[in-house]
Amino acid sequence: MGKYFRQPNTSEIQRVPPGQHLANRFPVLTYGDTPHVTSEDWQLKVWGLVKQQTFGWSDILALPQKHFTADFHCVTHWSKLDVSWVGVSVSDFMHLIELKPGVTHVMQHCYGGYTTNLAFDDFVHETTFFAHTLDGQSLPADHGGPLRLVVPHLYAWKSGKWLNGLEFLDHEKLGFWEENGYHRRGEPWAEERYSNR
Ligand SMILES: Nc1nc2c(c(=O)[nH]1)N[C@H]1C(S)=C(S)[C@@H](COP(=O)(O)O)O[C@H]1N2
Ligand SMILES: [Mo]
Repeated sequence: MGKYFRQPNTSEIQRVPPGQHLANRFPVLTYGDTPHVTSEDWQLKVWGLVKQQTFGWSDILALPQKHFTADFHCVTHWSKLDVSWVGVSVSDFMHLIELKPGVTHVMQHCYGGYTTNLAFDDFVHETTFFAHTLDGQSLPADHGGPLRLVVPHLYAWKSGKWLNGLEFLDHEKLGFWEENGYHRRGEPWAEERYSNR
């Protein structure tokens, strides 16, 4: 399949969702320009149905730092198995915030203006995490550094790079790609690629 993509071998095949090929490297997929934000300048705001707060880099580093190995599935038909990250689990992060009753959805807001929506259950899913390190190196800017969300159980457009805000909602709002025809949830095993609205 050429230099960039390959077929899964027999031990990998059951981990590759339908319609996906394996990428040899870790491609970069960004709509628009890459924002350059230093960890000193980086902020994460939470608003909506939550006590409004702004977190900085030291708040993230004060949480338990964990290693995550996760498969990554882009809707444009490439997957990367066993990507190695370090960061903070959403369940640990949740101790920092005070939700108000009635939250059903979360909108990710990114530096540069990208947005993507999640159901609250997908945000607090036990495998969802914030990443600041990729393959033992500070997360490169093109992969979303200083900090991104990673939602391994959904297509990768749900993993916001350069995360800057989380808006807690009592209804579903659609993010950038979801407004432009992508599926509202994006579950790769069900091939939830495009919206049937
Ligand atoms: N802020 C932001 N986050 C984003 C994107 C983007 O364009 N902007 N692209 C999404 C898409 S479509 C994919 S496949 C992954 C790609 O992540 P990577 O560039 O680290 O491979 O990031 C997602 N998160
Ligand atoms: Mo993607």
